[in-house]
Amino acid sequence: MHSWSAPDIPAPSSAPSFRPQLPLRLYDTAAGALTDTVSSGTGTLYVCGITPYDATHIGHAATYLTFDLVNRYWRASGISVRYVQNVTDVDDPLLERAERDGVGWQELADQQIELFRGDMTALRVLPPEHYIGVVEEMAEVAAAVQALVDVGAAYRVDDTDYPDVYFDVSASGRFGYESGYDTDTMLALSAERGGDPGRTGKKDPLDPLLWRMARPGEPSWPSSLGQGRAGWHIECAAIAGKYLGPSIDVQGGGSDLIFPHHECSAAHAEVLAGTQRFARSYVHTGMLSYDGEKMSKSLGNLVFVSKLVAGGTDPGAIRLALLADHYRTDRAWTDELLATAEDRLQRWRLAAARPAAGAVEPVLAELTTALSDDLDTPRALAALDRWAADESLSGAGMADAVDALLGVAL
Ligand code: 5CA
Ligand code: ZN
Repeated sequence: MHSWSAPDIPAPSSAPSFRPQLPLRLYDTAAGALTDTVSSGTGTLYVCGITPYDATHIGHAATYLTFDLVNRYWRASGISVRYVQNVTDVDDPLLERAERDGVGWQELADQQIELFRGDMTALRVLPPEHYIGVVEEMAEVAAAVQALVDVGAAYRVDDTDYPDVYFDVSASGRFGYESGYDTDTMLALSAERGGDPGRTGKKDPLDPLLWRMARPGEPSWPSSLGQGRAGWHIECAAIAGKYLGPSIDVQGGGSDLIFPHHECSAAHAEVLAGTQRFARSYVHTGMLSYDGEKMSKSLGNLVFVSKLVAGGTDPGAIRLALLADHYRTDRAWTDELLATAEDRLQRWRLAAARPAAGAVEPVLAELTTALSDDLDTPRALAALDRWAADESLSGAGMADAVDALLGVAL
């Protein structure tokens, strides 16, 4: 499906140069440590996209903004970035919500995807090269399931009505390495996040669904496995595999995807490709809350990018508010955060209009060094605050650097 329009990105060759000198280091959940990402050539990035059943809010935006900084840092370093994002445009939560609200599931998905595109465009998030809905890729996903069956890594449950196909986690040989969680934690999270550890007939309660045979009233697609639809984790393994190959540099998403989603999609991809490791880095963002709770429609504590922008908020201020704290911390969205960001944006804009004077190379070096260190945006913003406050420093070229690396237009 089409993604959204791309903002311009200033080239790092402009003077003063903001080309990073260090490789980007990111915290890899599997290693439990900071690890260097690619430093030249091509960088491959797969970020798990939305399930378009609920209004996309500023928490989702915060997650995509984090990976936009990865994309921007790599590009400024001269790396050619291949970026893919999926849309889970058919899944249980979407079907349940459409049924409850009396709307068609496709209509609901289309509305929510359009809202998301609008938010991403307003925030100047670089679009993925491929933006892929699972519905349009269903044949490929089914072929991946069939391949897992063929190598003996998948099986059907003994259920005459619905002999659904499951992945055998023991086929991975290292299931659990991505999250590092113990079995009890994995069981609890599986039950909480769309798994079915209690389903009878599974070899292991943690075995995830690969192909759900058609139920009356549910959408389904033909395949060699029978009429049905794909499970959640195989979708990302198949889409990433098709568009980026069997191993990628970074798989990204929020911390609620650490398990089961990224654990299972990694296991699927590794068994399919016969490789040891799907992503070199599994990178996870903290959750955004509002009014003391994780944002959710049922709690009614949602903040929308579209509403803020329609109300006259500068998207650059929204970006700065989201970048004020480190991406890995669970954090709260507050009105004060936005007010501080608006003030900061104003100060930076005035500074960027200053005539050329004192050299800004040390400021740019501090900015890129901070970003190289697991996207340390609080430190990056502090460096720019010091530049803005120092009247002796030039404004020339700073707008390009801030735009290219942080996506904020001054
Ligand atoms: N479609 C799947 C991934 S394949 C999915 O998780 N969709 S989602 O719509 O539920 O979430 C989209 C992304 O936003 C995920 O990376 C999720 O971790 C992230 N996310 C959801 N809520 C928040 C929040 N409150 N703060 C930060 N990120 C969030
Ligand atoms: Zn995913």
